[in-house]
Amino acid sequence: MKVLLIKPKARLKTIQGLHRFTMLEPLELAYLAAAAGPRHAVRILDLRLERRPQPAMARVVAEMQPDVVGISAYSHEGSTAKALATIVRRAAPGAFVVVGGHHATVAPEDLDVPAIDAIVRGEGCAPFAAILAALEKHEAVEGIPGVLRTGDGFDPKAAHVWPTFPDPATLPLPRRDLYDWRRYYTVWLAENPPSWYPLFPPTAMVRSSFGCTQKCTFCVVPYLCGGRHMPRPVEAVADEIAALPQDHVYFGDDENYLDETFAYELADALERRRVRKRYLAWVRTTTAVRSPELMKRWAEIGLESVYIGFEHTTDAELRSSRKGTTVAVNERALDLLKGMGIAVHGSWLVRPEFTEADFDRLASYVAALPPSEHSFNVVTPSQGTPDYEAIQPQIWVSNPHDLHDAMHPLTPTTMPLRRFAARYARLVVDGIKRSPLRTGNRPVRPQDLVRALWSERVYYRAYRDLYRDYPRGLWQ
Ligand code: B12
Repeated sequence: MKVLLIKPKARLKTIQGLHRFTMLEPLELAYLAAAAGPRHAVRILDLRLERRPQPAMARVVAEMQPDVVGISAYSHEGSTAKALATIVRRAAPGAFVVVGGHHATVAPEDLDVPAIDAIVRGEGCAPFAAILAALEKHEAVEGIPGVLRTGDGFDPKAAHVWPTFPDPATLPLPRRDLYDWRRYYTVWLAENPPSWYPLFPPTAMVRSSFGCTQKCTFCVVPYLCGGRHMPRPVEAVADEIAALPQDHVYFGDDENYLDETFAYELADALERRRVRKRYLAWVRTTTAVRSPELMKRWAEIGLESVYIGFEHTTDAELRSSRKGTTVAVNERALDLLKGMGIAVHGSWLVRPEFTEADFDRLASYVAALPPSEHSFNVVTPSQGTPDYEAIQPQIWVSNPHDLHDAMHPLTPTTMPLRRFAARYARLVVDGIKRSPLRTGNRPVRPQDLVRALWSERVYYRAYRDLYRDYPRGLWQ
């Protein structure tokens, strides 16, 4: 069969702005392509790379006339995925259209529309392979675990049972040969990079594990992983990394270092293979403080930067979101990591209730930290969590999925929205400026400098203007 896998281009300017700094491989589609197996002709279409995504997709669909179309979507892309499915239906009426990804997992009822035939919740490899096998034999896809039919076949009860993540050892190796790896990058943070070092190197994304043992009340991951951290087999991850053409690797795990044995074994396996790459990972401050030796080991084999969800500047706030850390632990972790030469990107939360004084407080706290890069999200509990249920009655927009990018407040802001956005934009840009790449005065390639400054400007404007994504009546 001919199978077309599509990654949508986000509609929100905030996400388009984010993509100027970080545009990672469509790894989910590479996994699905691998799951499809060699018997099918699979094509990956990444619409993020297209200036005019809808006409580009319509052209490919009309030419290819696929038998099966798979579309991936985060929640903020839910409406876009439905619009794309409608175009596919028109251009290739015989194609079976499946939508999967995080939106399908947390809000499948939103995708129950005539242009979509099936919805896949949770890890998609096994269900997608089973769908292809059934379609090939002209059998029904009903009853495949993780798969919901739309229309009369939609099962609202099944839509509310969390999918279970499979044994990670059963996952195939992603098919990265179906796209041009040189087109994917992230702005690379490092504490002491050599002069003229590229700011936006081609970057691979690798999933070495899935899940997290923490129970932060705003996060959906504990529900998706049953509170477990599940590493893939060490040798498989090491082989995958060793085969990558890129020198830079972004770990797309929830948290890499929760299982110390796995993390040490992976470091050893990479060293045995003489793999010398540069790594970026998301790490909890509690992990860094508990296991400094592990961090040091990873720094030795190439860990250059870590992303950390510091979230709040007070213990009371950290307690209320059950983050399981304190301000003192956060600060210790930052010092410790910097002391090892690992650059830190801190991620912080802004609440819709923020006043001018709250913005001032967060801005001055971050400005006083040792050089480190920072980004800021608006508290946006994931659909399906108790925190999301709690905010439901206050949600002030008719389709919250469209604005679910953790940058748009879903509940009323205390400050006028336009002013909130202006303060938020300033915070974001000042956070980028604290990067050690900026404060270190090392020479940067001119083309990278122009690109970085232009991206920063676009990013700033996206945040400043985010109030325009709301009905006019809410702008004040
Ligand atoms: C790595 C990661 C990122 C990376 C980018 C990843 C990428 N591919 O570009 C970065 C750090 C840049 C990022 C950014 C953001 N992220 Co993020 N991210 C993750 C993380 C940790 C892993 C996602 C991942 O890529 N996994 C590896 C791939 C292989 O797995 P997968 O995407 O789950 O895909 C599998 C299944 O979902 C399914 N599937 C997926 N698509 C399809 C399609 C079909 C047809 C089928 C059948 C199956 C299927 O099968 C896939 C195969 O394995 C998840 C948390 C998690 N544990 O899932 C959050 C997560 C996905 N992110 C989230 C959010 C909110 C964001 C941001 C909006 C945050 C922000 N303000 O910066 C942005 C938006 C980025 C964007 N492109 O829109 C939320 C999504 C919530 C939602 N309901 O949409 C999550 C779940 C985190 C959370 N705790 O809530 N993210």
